[in-house]
Amino acid sequence: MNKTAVIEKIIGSPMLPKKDKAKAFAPSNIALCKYWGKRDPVLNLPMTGSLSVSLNPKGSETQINIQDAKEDTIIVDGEKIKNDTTFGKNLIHYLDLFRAPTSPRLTITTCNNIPVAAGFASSASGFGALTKALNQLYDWQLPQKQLSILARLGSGSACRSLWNGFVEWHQGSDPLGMDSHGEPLKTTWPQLCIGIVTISSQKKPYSSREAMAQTLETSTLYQAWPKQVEQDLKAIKKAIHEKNFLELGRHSEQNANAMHATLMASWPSISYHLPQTIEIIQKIWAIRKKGLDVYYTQDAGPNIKLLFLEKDKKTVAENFSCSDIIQPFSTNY
Ligand code: 2P0
Repeated sequence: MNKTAVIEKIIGSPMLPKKDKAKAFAPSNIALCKYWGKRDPVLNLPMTGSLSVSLNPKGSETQINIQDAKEDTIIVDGEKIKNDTTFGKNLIHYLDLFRAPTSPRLTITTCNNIPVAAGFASSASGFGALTKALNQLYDWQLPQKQLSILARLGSGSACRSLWNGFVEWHQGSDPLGMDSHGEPLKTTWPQLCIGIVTISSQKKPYSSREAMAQTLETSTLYQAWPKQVEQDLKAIKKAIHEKNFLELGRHSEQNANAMHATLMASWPSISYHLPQTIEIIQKIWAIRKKGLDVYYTQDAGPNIKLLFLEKDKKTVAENFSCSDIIQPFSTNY
C-alpha cells in the first residue's frame, strides 16, 4: 500500500497552503508497552498494539513558514539540517505527500525541550508537532484521530504524540491503516514519575527502523513477541485503571526486557545496552529488593527511564543521577 492512497482518503488531493505560517507543539512519548515490528513498513503499520505515556511539557514545537526559495529549509534546535541527509530526505518526502508541485517551499523550524540525546523519540514529537502545524497551514480542520494516522506515516510512534497522558495505539487490520491510530485513555495518574538516566548521548548504532526489520527477519524469539504484547497491554491497562503501580512497573519492565531479548536473538545480534546500562539495571533490581518501588523501561538506545511514584522522588533522586524527573500528569508546570 502506498501513502498517497491514505492521503487521498484523508485530505483529498495535494494542495496549496491557506496561511503563510503555522506553529504547533506535540509532547514526547515513552512506550510502556512497546511498538516493535511493522506489518507494513511503508505505512508504518505495527504488528501489535502499544501504549505510551506522553511527557508533557517535554516535546517539540514546530513552526512552518512559507518561503520564496527553490528548496525547503530545515532547522532543528537552531542548527540547519542538510536536505540530502536521511533526516532531511524523510522530512521532505513527508511534506511532498501533502502539497501540490507548484506549492511554495517551506522553512520548518523545530525546537525540542527534551534532550534529543536522551534517546527520547524526538521523531515522535517532531512528526506529531509537524502534522498539527500542517493541519493549520492547510486548514484541514481534521480531528485528532485523523492527524494521528497522518503522523504515523512520518514515524510510527508519532501517532501516540497527538495527546497528553496515556495513549493506546491500536494495531488495526485495515490494509490502508485507517484503524491504526492513537486513542487517549481517560485515566490520569498525577503521582506517576519518570526519571531519565542518561548514559550516553552518542548516536545509536542502528536506527529503530533498521533494527525492527532485522528483528522480524532473523529473530527466532520474535514469534513470542505478539503474545507478550497481548499480555502486557492488557495488564498495563488494568494497572492504570486500578492505579496499581507495582503491576504497571512489572509489566512495563518485562515488556522492555522482552523487546531487548528479541533484538539480541537477531542475527547479527542487536544490543542497545552499554556496560553502564547493565550497571543501572542491576542497581534498580538491588534497590527494589531493599523495598524501593522503582522500575524501568528502555527504548532503542542505552538510556534508562525510571518509573516510580511521587512519594519516592527524593530517594530515587538521591540514588540515581537523573537528568530530568517528569510528572506527566502534574499540573504544576
Ligand atoms: C516505541 N520505539 O514503542 C518503540 C520502543 C523504540 C523502542 O517506536 O520506523 O521512530 O519511524 O515507525 O516510531 C521507535 O521507532 O520508528 C519506537 P518508525 P519509530 O516507542
